[in-house]
This record gives sequence, C-alpha cells and structure tokens, in this order.
Amino acid sequence: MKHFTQFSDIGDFQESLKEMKKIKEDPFAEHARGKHKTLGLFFFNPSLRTRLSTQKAAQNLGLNIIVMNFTHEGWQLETAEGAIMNGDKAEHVKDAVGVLGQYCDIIGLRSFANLKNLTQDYEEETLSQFIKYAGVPILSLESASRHPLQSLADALTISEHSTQPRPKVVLSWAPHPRALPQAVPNSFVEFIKNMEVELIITHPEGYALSEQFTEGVRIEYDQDKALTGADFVYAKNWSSFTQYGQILTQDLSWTISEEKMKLTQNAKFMHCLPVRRNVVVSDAVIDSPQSLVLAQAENRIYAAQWALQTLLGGLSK
Ligand code: SN0
Repeated sequence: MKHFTQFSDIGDFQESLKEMKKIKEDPFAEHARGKHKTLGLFFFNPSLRTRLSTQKAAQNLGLNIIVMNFTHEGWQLETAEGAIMNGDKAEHVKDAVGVLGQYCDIIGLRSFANLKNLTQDYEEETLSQFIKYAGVPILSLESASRHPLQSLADALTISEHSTQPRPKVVLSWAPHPRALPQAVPNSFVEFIKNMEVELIITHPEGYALSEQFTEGVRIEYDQDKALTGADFVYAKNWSSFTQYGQILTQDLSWTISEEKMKLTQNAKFMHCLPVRRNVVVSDAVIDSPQSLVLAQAENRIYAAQWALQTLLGGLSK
C-alpha cells in the first residue's frame, strides 16, 4: 500500500480486518517497527479522535511524531501553479509540502471539503498536492470526499458486534444545524458495501450521495421503513451533494430517538462523533447500552495502527 486515502488502497479487506483484530490483541507487538521513523500529522481542520488515536497508534509502533495545525500556525499557502505571489499568501504548497517530505517518513493530512466547489472538493485538490509534492506515503485523516480511517474502524466495530450472518446495516441521514461534508457517509458506504451485510441508506429527497459511492446500494426515503428490523443504525448528517453544500431541511423527525430504535431488531447505534446530542440522536439512545460510539472511537487506534504498519511495509511474520 503506497498511500491510504480510500477503500481501493486496501489490498485484501477481509485480511485487513483480521490484522486489525490481531493488533488489538497485542498493540505493542510491532513496537520496534517505527524506530527512527517520523510520522507528521498536519491539520487544516479541527480534530480530536483522529489526531489522538493516530498519535497513540504511532506510539504503539515506536514512531516519532510531529504535529502541526496549519489553520492557525502555518503560513497561508498558495496553491495556484505559476502564481505571482505578491498577495497575502506567503508560501507555495509545493515548497511547504516538499519540506514536510524532508522531515517525515509518513505524512497524515486532514483537509475537509470547503463545500463551495464540488469539482475542487471531489478532485481532492489539497490531498492530491500532498501526494504530488511530499514524496512519502500519505495517510488521509479525512479529506474532502472521504474518511477512510473512520470507515475502517467502523467496519471492525460492525464485524465485532455482529450476531447475524448477514446483519442489516442502515446508514441514516440526521438533521444538523450546520452544513457538513459527505466524507463520512461516502467512505462508510464505500467500505461497508464490501462486507457481508444488507446495507440500506435512508435520507430525505435531495440528499443523495454521489453515485460513485452508492452504486448498487438500496436507497429508501422512508426512514421508518429502512429502520425496521435493522441490526445496526449508523446516524450521520451530511449536506446535499446535488445542491452542493446546501442544507435542504433540518427536519427533527429524522433524529434517532428511542421510538425510532423500537422499529429495529434491538439495533446497535453508531456515530463517528462529534455528535450534536438531541439533534442527530437523543441522549437516551446514545447513552444506552446499545450505543457503540466509544467502541468505534477505541477502534480508531487499531485502524490507524493497521494503516501505519501497512505503510511501513506490512506485518512482520
Ligand atoms: C466532520 C464531518 O465530516 O462531518 C468530522 C466528522 C469526523 N464533522 C463536523 O465538522 C462536525 C461539526 C459540528 O459543528 O458539529
């Protein structure tokens, strides 16, 4: 694996799930692997779980870690090729990223969608420039269109908590006060449709995700119908893809409540966090024994450790 930015970077998905379970059983087994190697974590957006779980994973592998927040601490970066740099932007992305490549053996990057320009977001402008100029493996810490480490952790969580041979997994849109990216649901679909599950997406009209992710997946506009008999309910808000970045509704009847959960087969509740309580999900549901949100967050460590270990050259026999 050269970079880890999307599902297709993983060779054998089933094997990666097994490897994550092995890492979880003995997180320090490969502590010598990262010796004298440096992981750089670079953020253009806020982070809690991703930053700390990746740091913890890196420590388990004996990696050195350097972290920088570009929004507040870095120079403003110029991204245009051939720009005459006589404005506010002090440094060109090719120089900055080239330098980062000198200091790091692996680079983790977080660069959210700006939700203004669909093409720019889905062409992954920032991520592509890091891949182009760094000269070292890039680990996506959530890009404009995907969040692979989250989905890898979610896949592990689903596989650990499945009690059925082919569980029904429902990805449900939920209301939110702000416009959020499609990255988490895109990746969730991209990964989970490759598991032995019945995957259904439910959302109000106008919230269809890009077909490059949802092709072949059932979409149901009636949330109650979708939730009926579910084994896993994954709630997430996203802004419209077709009316790019827009909030079309904030209908609170889509909130995952105890009533909604009664329609399910005693389903487990999942969310990537951070979550708007009593908007996306009621306190009663997220605080119930059915909630897997902390298990998902814990599994972020093993997903990150799997990715770092694989980028470092795979498991030693
Ligand atoms: C991000 C998202 O992509 O939806 C990160 C999720 C892991 N979430 C947010 O930006 C939430 C911000 C908010 O105001 O609730």
